[in-house]
Amino acid sequence: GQKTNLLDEKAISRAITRIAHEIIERNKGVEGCILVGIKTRGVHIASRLADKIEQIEGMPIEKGELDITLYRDDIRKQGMEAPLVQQIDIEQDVSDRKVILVDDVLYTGRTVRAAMDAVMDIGRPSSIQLAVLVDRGHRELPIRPDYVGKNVPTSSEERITVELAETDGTDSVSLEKA
Ligand code: 3GP
Ligand code: 5GP
Ligand code: MG
Repeated sequence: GQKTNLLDEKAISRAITRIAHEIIERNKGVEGCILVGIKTRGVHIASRLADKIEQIEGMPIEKGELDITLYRDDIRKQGMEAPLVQQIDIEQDVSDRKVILVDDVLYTGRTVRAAMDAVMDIGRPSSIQLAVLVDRGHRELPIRPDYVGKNVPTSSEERITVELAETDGTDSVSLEKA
């Protein structure tokens, strides 16, 4: 289908730099913060944010990962898939920590909801925040991101393509019409 470029390598880098500054400002530093990337591309974005934050603050930020995949949900309509947490890799105790979830694209909010449930199952964080590279709208739950690279109004038929050097050999965000 038709493809529109939204962010190039420079724009992605600037967005990550800005979000890193916003995380530091909002949390008055990064003590007690854990960046938790949602696989696959959320993990790479979290890792870039962590590098940038360490560069700015001169102090490392703790990191974790969540693996969430879609599974066929019998309770819901046929063909509907619900996000399910498959694996949690968070070494630290999340209790009384600020957990910052990181994903590439925010859409219905169901993935983030599953991520929040999983984090709250393993401890009692003092807060959970959300950083996304792209918010494409269409929320089905009362979830909003605290940090956004770019807001992109989309139709349900459109898809955001996120390419990152770590997985795709190049950095770009584009909008594809069905
Ligand atoms: P990611 O793992 O890097 O986030 O969900 C698997 C992949 O499919 C995701 O990559 C995401 O980029 C892509 N994808 C494209 N559209 C959708 C969608 O509507 N829902 C989900 N869950 N993933 C999508
Ligand atoms: P949600 O659960 O909010 O509907 O969707 C969020 C997850 O689905 C994100 O992890 C993201 O990878 C994926 N996703 C939803 N829509 C898109 C999209 O248009 N493009 C990409 N790349 N990922 C999407
Ligand atoms: Mg994702």
